[in-house]
Amino acid sequence: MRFEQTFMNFILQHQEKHNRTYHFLILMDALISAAKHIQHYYLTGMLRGNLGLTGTVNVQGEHAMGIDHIAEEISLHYLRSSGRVIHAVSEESEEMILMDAEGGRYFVYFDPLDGSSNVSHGLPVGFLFGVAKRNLDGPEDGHLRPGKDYIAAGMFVIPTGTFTLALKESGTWRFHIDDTMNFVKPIGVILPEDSKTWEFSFNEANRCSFDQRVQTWIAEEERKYAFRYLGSLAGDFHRILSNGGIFMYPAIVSHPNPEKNRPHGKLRLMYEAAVVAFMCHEAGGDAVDEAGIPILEIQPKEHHQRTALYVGSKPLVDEIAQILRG
Ligand code: AHM
Ligand code: MG
Repeated sequence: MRFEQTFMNFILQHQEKHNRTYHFLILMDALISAAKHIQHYYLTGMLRGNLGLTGTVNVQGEHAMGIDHIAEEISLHYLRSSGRVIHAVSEESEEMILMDAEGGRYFVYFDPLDGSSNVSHGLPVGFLFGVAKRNLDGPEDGHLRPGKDYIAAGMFVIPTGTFTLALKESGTWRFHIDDTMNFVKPIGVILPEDSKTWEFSFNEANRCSFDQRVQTWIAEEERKYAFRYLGSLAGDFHRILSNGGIFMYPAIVSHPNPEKNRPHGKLRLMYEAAVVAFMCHEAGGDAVDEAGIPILEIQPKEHHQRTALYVGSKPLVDEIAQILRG
């Protein structure tokens, strides 16, 4: 029989090698338990046809919870019971969620179910998270951390059962779920340098509303690469990490209906853009916003702040960043 290294064994060895505490293991165990629980709910809900839509009312007249809210409830349960989280920011909660100021050590920024338009099709969604650590040497004011201060960031692609985790200055790793629901077989992820597999990924329907410089750059570059777009950041970014290229969600600046403009982009900085930027950086890539500023450098002013995002292979991100800065 062939047995693969489990995630827990991998992370334990990593912590020991770097002389770290066991607290991060407890946090990771909580995140993995949440992801498995959400995955199970997604798969069984798919079969029972009760994934639910936010705002709908079931036959008993009760409000059915959408799977995004269920995913949040599951995540909050495990994060809270880990006893290691000071506060969390979730896409699904308007307010920041205070957990355990006393025993807490980490700040967790997460989106428990990103890309929910894929749910009714049974297609991939993502559970994205970034982790920062409290100041252990002195007082802690709990300020929102920029991506460069994350110690880890990861994403579970649900229901395909892949888990990608980046650890600060230690690389990006991918795991697959096995028959026993363990994540196993760590594989180091490095963006391929050879451009023959590179892909472009963005919502083509928005193209004519991008900044003119972005439109021109896309028109010059796109024929060199394959084009893929699923509409779920976790799924689209998963491909970019494997194949290289660029995922973009540029600012929308000239929509025919001005109400549909998104001058600050669509994606959320803390639990979407900075999470994939961190993973990409550890895999040898980069990420910038609409001003060409590295995503990891942006100090969040507000926990649900939005940003435009260009993330992927360094040569492509460098090119568009130069144009955006110019
Ligand atoms: P959500 O947080 O409301 O699910 O939106 C985020 C999703 C991302 O997963 C995806 O990259 C993007 O929105 C797709 O947006 P669009 O449908 O505009 O292309
Ligand atoms: Mg989201």
